[in-house]
Amino acid sequence: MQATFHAIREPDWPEGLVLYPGLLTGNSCQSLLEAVEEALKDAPLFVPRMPGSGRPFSVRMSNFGPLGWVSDKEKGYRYEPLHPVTNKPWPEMPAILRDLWARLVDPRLPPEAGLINYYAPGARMGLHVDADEEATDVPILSVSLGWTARFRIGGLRRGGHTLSLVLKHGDVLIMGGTARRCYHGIDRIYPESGPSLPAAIGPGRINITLRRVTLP
Ligand code: MD3
Ligand code: FE
Repeated sequence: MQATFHAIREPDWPEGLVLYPGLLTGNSCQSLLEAVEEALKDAPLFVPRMPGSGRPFSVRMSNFGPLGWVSDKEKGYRYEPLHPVTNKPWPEMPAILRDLWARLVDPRLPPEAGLINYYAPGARMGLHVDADEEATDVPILSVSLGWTARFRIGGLRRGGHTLSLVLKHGDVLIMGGTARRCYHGIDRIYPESGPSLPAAIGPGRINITLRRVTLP
C-alpha cells in the first residue's frame, strides 16, 4: 500500500484539503474492489432519494461499517445501522480502509461509515455540504476507484468561486479543517479513463468515503 505517499496541498485550495495521488497501488485497489464486490452481494446498491421531492440521485450507494448514510423522500438524509432494502447490518469495514484511516486520520477513533458511491456513465453529484455527522470536526477520507472524475470544491457558501480537481484510480483525498465544511460535488466521470470495475458492479467509478459519525 505504501506507494508515492506525496501529499499535495496547493495555496489556492481550502485549508485542510490534502490529495495523495495514487496512494493505493494496483494490488490494493484490486483487493479493495473485490471487497466492494463481495459487500454488494450482501448490501446491494440502493437508489437514494431527495428529501421531500423523492427525486432519485444518479449515484447509487451502499455502505461499510456499523453506520451507513441513507436518504429517502420521507425521512431524508441520515445514518442508519441497517440497509434500507434488506434491513440487515452493513458489511464490515475492510481492514485496508481501517488501516488507511489509522495512518492518515486518527489511529484511536475508527471510522463508523464507509459510504460507497457508484457512478455509472453520466452519473454526477451536485454541490452539497456533508453535515449529517455529529463529529463535524473529524476529517473525511475518500478513495477513488475506476474511471477518473472531475471533482469540484467551493467555499463555505454556495455561489462563490470553485476549483476543480481530477480524481483518479487509487487517489486518496482528505477533507479536514475548513475543507470539511466546503461545498463540493462531482461534475462528471470521464468514460474509459481508468481501470474497469468488476463486471458485477458495472462500468464507471466507485468512491468510498470514510466518516466518523458520532462523537466519542
Ligand atoms: C469535501 N463524494 O459522498 S469524495 C460524498 O467522489 C461525496 O463520490 C464525492 O461528496 C465522490 O459526500 C466526493 C471527496 C469528498 C468527500 C467529502 C467531502 C470531498 C469533500 C466533504 C467536505 C469537503
Ligand atoms: Fe460530499
